[in-house]
Amino acid sequence: MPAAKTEEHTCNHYLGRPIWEIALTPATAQSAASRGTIALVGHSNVGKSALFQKLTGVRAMVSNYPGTTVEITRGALTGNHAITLLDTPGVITLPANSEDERITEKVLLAERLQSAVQVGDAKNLPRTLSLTLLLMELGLPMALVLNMMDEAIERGSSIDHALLGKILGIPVVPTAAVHGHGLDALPGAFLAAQRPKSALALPDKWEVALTAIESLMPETTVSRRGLALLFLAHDGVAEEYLVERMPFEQLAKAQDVRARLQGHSPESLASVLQSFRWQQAENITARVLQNAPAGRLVSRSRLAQLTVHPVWGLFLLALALVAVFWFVGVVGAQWLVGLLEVSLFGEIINPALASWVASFAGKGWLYDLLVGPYGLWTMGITYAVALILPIVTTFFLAFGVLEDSGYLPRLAVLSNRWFSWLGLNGKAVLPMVLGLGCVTMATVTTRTLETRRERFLVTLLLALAVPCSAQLGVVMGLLAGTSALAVLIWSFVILATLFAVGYLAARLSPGERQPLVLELPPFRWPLPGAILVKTAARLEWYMKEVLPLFLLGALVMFLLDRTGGLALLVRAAEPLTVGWLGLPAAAAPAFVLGFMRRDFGATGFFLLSASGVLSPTQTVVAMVTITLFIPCIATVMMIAKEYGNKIAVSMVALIFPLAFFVGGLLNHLLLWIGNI
Ligand SMILES: Nc1nc2c(ncn2[C@@H]2O[C@H](COP(=O)(O)OP(=O)(O)OP(=O)(O)O)[C@@H](O)[C@H]2O)c(=O)[nH]1
Ligand SMILES: [Mg+2]
Repeated sequence: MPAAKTEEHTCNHYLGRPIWEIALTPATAQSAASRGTIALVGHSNVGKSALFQKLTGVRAMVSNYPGTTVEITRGALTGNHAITLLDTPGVITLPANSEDERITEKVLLAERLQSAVQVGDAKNLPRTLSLTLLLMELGLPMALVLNMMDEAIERGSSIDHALLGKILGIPVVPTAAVHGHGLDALPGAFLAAQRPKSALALPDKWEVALTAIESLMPETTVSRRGLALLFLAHDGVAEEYLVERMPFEQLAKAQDVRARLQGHSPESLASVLQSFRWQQAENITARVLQNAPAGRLVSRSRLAQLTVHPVWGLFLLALALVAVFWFVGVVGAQWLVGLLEVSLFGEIINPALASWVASFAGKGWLYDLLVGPYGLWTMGITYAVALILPIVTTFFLAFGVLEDSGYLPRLAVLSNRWFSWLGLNGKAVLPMVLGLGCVTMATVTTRTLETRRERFLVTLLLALAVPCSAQLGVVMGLLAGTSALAVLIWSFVILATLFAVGYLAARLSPGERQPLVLELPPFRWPLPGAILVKTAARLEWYMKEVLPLFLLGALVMFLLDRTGGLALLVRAAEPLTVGWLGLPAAAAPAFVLGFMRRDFGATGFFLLSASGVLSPTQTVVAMVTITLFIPCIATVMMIAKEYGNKIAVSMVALIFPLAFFVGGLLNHLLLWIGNI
């Protein structure tokens, strides 16, 4: 694994602005002229990011489910810095259906590419080739990487890649990216990329229509025939592109030809085109692929089937949840936090630091600012390093195993039925589960969903009721130390709120539920090295985000404390904290911390509980309220970026009172039942 460099550039700003504007800005034009740009494109989950990471040393998220990459990452090719590689989101086929697919298509149309290199799954050659036949029509120089050769061989397949290269007229290279096999041949193949001839054979009627439309198409970096085919398939991105570049009458003429062709076919032109490609891809496959029976995969595939079984699937899900709960809630939040927070920081580092600061600063304001109860070190650094770090580390490790095994898409299938309640399909489970890692990142992942309505609903539920790993770990650690009943009540209330709000929101924003179309990857043993690299990348990102906010939070608390504002606030909040939520008055500062981040607030409660101030009922009420509390600043900013300020503000305005409402309701219910 090459040493990871920092990401050179991620281009989520492609969204919301036509990419051709960006492609023509001087900076990009200059970089395109001085450096060759090669885009790695292909279906989802075929190893584009794994390959990109190996070839550039630039970090890119690699996981065993479709839709891991949702924006463009750039990196210089190791050994030839004149070439910039682009890692792109996977596409199913064109026309693009979701925002992440559109990003890739925009790159193909408007980025001045030296070549487009398709990365394909060698295990599924017809599917790979159906996309090759589509990409070849664009007329860009191309090469084909047949990745996952290790798994194809394991299944008894052998592919004559030299013959395939001859048939397609482009270089074809077999690889196994994660094992580093075949990578040496790639830079040469990239440079030898060929402008392919059109390979898609169409019936005469189609050829006539296509030729007519082709003659109307403008001159661009992609071929007129490719543009005409996208136009025929009603491709939204291509049409947006053409509207800006074609006189209106010409566009109208092309639309007319298209409408006439559509008149001959009951099916959409896009699906007829796709079936032509499939047929041809299967014919080519028959010439180059040989299969021998392979029997070693039976046990793994049987387990894979059980994970989506309505009964066994639930049992396995429960097992997975218990395992994660134990690892994060017990190993992380209790053992490791005990070691770090209590033993290392509490008994050794913090007392030593306090006496060192006292030796030169006395016990005045500087002492308080650094090592007092709300000190930068005591609250900012200690919370972040001794409490949050061990928890998120264990969570990211457990999560990495789930991701790389291929379990998450199966969870999407299993939960498809539950999500139908919310007018969503099981694809929504992916951003939700990713939200357990980090809600901010998961908000970006909603781009993989197909309609704006689905994206909006999932973003709302993420912001409201999905706790991120840090918070979940703190909550788990606290509740696990209280009782099993406390864990059950918390889980039930959070899930009930999620479903109730989701149900209402879905009814208020009616729209069609999309069917679940998701490719299930094979089950794999996760590679420990890959999980460590991924965890390290996530931790680095997480700590960079958390530390400044924790320091800021500590500073705010210090100033409030010094100026007497905190005492005032505690008193002012009493009707809410003591009256409605039934918590001690000392809970108010934890809620103030919650404004920075929900996990910071949860940490405040963690310490309050450690000092024996909270009863079991109070602990559950506090954890429910802080879980539903407003999303962290980074998430709100991400929502604003993806959906606009108005939506971000409305979401916060809905979530904030709702958190207190549900928390208070639970308090009164538990009091009525007689505490737990
Ligand atoms: N066995 C095997 N696994 C691979 C190979 N290449 C990638 N993988 C695994 O395949 C999964 C998908 O890899 P990614 O690099 O995330 O795929 P991607 O094409 O970038 O996927 P999206 O970003 O979702 O479009 C990961 O679990 C990788 O570890 C390979 O050559 N052999
Ligand atoms: Mg990827």
